[in-house]
Amino acid sequence: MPSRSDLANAIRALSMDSVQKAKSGHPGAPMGMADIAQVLWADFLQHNPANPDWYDRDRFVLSNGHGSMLIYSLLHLSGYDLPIEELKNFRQMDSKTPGHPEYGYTVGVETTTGPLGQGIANAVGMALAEKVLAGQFNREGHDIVDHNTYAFLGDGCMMEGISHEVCSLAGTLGLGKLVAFYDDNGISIDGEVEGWFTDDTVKRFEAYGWQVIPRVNGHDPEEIKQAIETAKANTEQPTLICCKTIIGFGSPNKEGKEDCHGAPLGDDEIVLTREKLGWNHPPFEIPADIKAKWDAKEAGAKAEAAWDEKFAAYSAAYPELASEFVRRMKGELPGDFSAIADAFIESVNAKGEVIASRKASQNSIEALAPSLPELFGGSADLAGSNLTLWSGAQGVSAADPSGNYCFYGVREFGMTAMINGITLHGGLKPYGATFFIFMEYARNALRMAALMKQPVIHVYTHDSIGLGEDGPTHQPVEQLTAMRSTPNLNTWRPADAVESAVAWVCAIQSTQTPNAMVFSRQNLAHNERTAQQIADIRKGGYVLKAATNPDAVLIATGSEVSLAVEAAATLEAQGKSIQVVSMPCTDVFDTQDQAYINEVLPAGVKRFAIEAAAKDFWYKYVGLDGGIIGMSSFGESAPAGELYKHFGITAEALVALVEEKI
Ligand SMILES: Cc1ncc(C[n+]2csc(CCOP(=O)(O)OP(=O)(O)O)c2C)c(N)n1
Ligand SMILES: [Mg+2]
Repeated sequence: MPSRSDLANAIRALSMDSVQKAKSGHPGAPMGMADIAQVLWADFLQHNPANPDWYDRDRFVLSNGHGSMLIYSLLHLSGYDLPIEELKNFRQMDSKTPGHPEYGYTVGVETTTGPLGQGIANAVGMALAEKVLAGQFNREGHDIVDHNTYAFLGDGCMMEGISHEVCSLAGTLGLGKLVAFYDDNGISIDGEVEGWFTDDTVKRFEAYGWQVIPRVNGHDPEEIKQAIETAKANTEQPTLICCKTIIGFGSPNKEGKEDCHGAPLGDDEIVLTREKLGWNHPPFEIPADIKAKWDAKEAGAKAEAAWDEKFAAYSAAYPELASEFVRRMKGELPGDFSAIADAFIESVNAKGEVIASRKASQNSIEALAPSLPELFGGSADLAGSNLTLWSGAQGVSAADPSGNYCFYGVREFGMTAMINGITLHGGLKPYGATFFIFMEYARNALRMAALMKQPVIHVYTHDSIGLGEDGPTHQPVEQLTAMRSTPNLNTWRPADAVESAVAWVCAIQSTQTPNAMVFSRQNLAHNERTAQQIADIRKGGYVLKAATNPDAVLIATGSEVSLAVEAAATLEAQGKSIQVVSMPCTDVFDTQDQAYINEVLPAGVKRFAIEAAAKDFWYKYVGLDGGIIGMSSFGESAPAGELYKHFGITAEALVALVEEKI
């Protein structure tokens, strides 16, 4: 009968051998956290290896993602579709065991981790999603949403500022089913953390309102088990279990030292480690009795079957709620959504309002949200500026989590990474918001959404110098370029209320791509369009004003579309033929077929772009013989109208540039 330490040693052996074979990787954390993982996965984690998507499974997040061999070992050993060959292929091209846990590459990996601190933020988002869905769907005697979120995190995650943002909020929101394990091994890459990390972590988390279990021996299964039981018993507060561990546990010459953090132990040290651990099996061979003890397939099938029964009873009692729950967990939109969306876009067009696009965004939410109960809003303390609240918005709190809006506080990065976690959890369609400039604070989490193909939605208002007096600290310049060069991210900068409505609909209908919508603070003119032009907005770029045999094509986005229209009128009065293109989303436009692109941007005709943002991005459309009106410096503090003149972002300047070049 294998002991707990035999089971933990299986993780240690797989981890050190895979890293050695790959000649790259991080054996220290998996070897140090093996005992904790063994207790959690064997005694507590509710999951079904045969169905990694079971809705009510516990979520497990390895926030210290460099320790990826820990999660790969766990998934392999417990019976997920991750054969031993994949572990032998660690970090190789096309393997299911890339260097860090990657969502979509490996079954059972709930989120991509590696950028330290974001995993715990994802976990907070998942725990919030669980709590909100439980609030929305559970009924007396029917707890169909009832699972824990477990996260492992190390010193690195603790040092990262984002852990403060999200753990603070997790305390306030009383996320009682979140259990985090701190791998307190005293080591990070540069050595003993004493020189750079001396926080009193226990006091820190107590101050957040967490239950903290201090000084747990991370190599004592009984202590770990007790701690998890205490954590689970407290459903009002999230729990941090502080585990004292030894990095690289079992390696006689390297354990407890930074040497084993991110490099193979070496063949000789591996021999010594096998001896010390009493692990006498060749690399990648797990004795049958140990394998059998790890296997979670039968227990998992039972756990899921028990939930199926619960869900059947719920379905009988609340058939509509039950089918709504399934629809939402599948990520399907309501059947009538596209009809509602089309009617809304038509009504916006009919009204032809001259309003700020941020206001148009709020109108879109107001119109679409009632038929989309999964929409879960929020803003990082700028609700009144971002205009993200709507008449049916109801904040979530520790006491009442059944609402549909999170007041994230001033936590842009935390919010964005939480939204990734909420989306990965399923059942909710979150949008977040802040000033466009502070997307910078959140940028890596937005990148992670793109990398993980998560269709999150972000509302970024105050899009340019057009915000005026707040000045250069608040005026975005280079942000559009950064976002447009991020793969698999759609960045929208709508020109008026109609384009704003279409952007919102596209964002909601997206399934694999995050959508960021950049909205103005100031009013924008309405543009008249045919039905075909309205339909073409969703192609990302379209001809707003067509011209036969054009002398020039003017391309613009957002607030500058009206400047392009004005410039075109002046040039036409001089007898020139001018086509105007509105390009709200270059990312989507670039995916259109060549015939369409040629129609919008006819070959051989000089092109000119105007945008109140960094210029250089536009060279890819205008080439070297066209021209660009844009920004090449930071902004200034002044009324918006003056700023446009000061920076030369005017119809007159565009006219002059076209006259000079054609
Ligand atoms: C945001 C971020 N910064 C830096 C790194 C590079 N990095 C990877 S692991 C690590 C040290 C982490 O220390 P700790 O969490 O204590 O891990 P341990 O050495 O204990 O396994 C660093 C700096 C990273 N992955 N993410
Ligand atoms: Mg450490």
